[in-house]
Amino acid sequence: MELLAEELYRVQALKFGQFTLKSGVLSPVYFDLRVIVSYPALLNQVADRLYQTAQDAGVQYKTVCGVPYTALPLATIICSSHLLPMLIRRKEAKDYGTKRLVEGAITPGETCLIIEDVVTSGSSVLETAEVLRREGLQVTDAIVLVDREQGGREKLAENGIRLHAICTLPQLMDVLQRLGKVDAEMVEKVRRFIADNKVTAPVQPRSPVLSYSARAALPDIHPIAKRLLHIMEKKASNLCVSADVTDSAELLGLAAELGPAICMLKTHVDILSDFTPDISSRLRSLADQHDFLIFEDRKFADIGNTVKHQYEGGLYRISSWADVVNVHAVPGPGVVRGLQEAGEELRRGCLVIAEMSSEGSLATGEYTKAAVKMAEENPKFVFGFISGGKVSERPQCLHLTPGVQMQPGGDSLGQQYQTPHEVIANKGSDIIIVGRGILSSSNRPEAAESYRRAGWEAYVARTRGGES
Ligand code: S5P
Repeated sequence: MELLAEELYRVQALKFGQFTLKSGVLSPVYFDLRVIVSYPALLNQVADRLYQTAQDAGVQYKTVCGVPYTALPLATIICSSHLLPMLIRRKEAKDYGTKRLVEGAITPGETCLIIEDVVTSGSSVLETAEVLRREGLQVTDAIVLVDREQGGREKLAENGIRLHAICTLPQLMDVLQRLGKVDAEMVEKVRRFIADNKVTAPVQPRSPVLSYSARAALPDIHPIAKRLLHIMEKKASNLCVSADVTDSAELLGLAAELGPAICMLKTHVDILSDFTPDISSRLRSLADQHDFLIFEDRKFADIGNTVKHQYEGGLYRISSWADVVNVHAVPGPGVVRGLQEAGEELRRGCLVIAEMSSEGSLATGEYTKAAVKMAEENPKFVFGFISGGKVSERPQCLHLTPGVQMQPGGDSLGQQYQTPHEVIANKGSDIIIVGRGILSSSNRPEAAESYRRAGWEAYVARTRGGES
């Protein structure tokens, strides 16, 4: 520890004086770990200590990601020395450009360890963790060189991340005082600075975890969301089956067979090879009989005037039988307004696609934020999202997540799967949408029942605060 502290002081990775921090606060101490790339022996030593800290704490992980940029070379050395796969978080990627936000081979469900140089409020570690989590990775631990003890540990813990530090700022000060590098006055100044500058309030307070029935009773809840939440609570089901079949008889058979286990049936009516209007009225009767909603996954994406025709008219007359439809945000709010003109008086509801489960999706970052805004600004018709997890803090909004199977993985055409527990308990979504996970089973009712149970157990764990 002494050797490391002395070296950091010698290369001026740690300075004393008066420094204005990013926040505008004047600090008597300043870390600039970027310089250590010019001192390879020190760089290796820090990397080695970081790795050892993870080993000593018994942290389990499959991949490593350094918070850009200072921790990138440290993560590289750790991964290279111990033959561990690394991931790189891109900081500069255009939010909805074609560049990926994380480079490297991602296996959803795997745990990624975060490496960072200095933690103050914890927000930079959290930002990286959120990006990794959006990719389906688990983040449970972060290893840092210095914990400034200004509230970062607590904030990370609130977000399910354990912080392990090689040393804290007070420990570093003690060592430097023993070595005669700083005097008692400076040690006291830093101590006072830490005490006066704790980041106590979390930057983004988490909204309380409300039960489905409590949300159904909220003021301003959309009538469709209210009905759906009641059905979910009554049937103990947050399962939506994606009935991606091409034969109408099979579709109706599925609705009858799986109806009791689901809160919603999702259709792609345009893949049926033998659609007749009679099919939609029979589907409607089955929905009423078994108490589930029908969601036609039409993904409208044109100007308002056109989508209104597509919704009301054509062969399928979707608005006459589907409780719920969805839109892409790409045309702007006119797409919602067009559908709303036809759907509101029928008491229908709409979901905005804020994120997609497919690899390389462009619906990320600023696009997702704009989609959330579009939904929140149209609460009379829009009641929620298609997304990989919770994207809005409004408890009136429901989150529906496709790309769900019992095992994480994907298909050969870019679909990516997360588990029911990950989606509901960890990512805060409300409903799992499952297609082939159930459809390809030889016993569909049994498979549906196991997804219903897994989704519900994850919800119960979440409301009990049992996030993992
Ligand atoms: O991002 C998305 C959005 C949707 S609605 N990813 C998706 O997979 N979906 C739909 O969910 C997709 O069209 C399909 O109907 C279903 C997923 O099916 P599975 O067989 O992969 O579970």
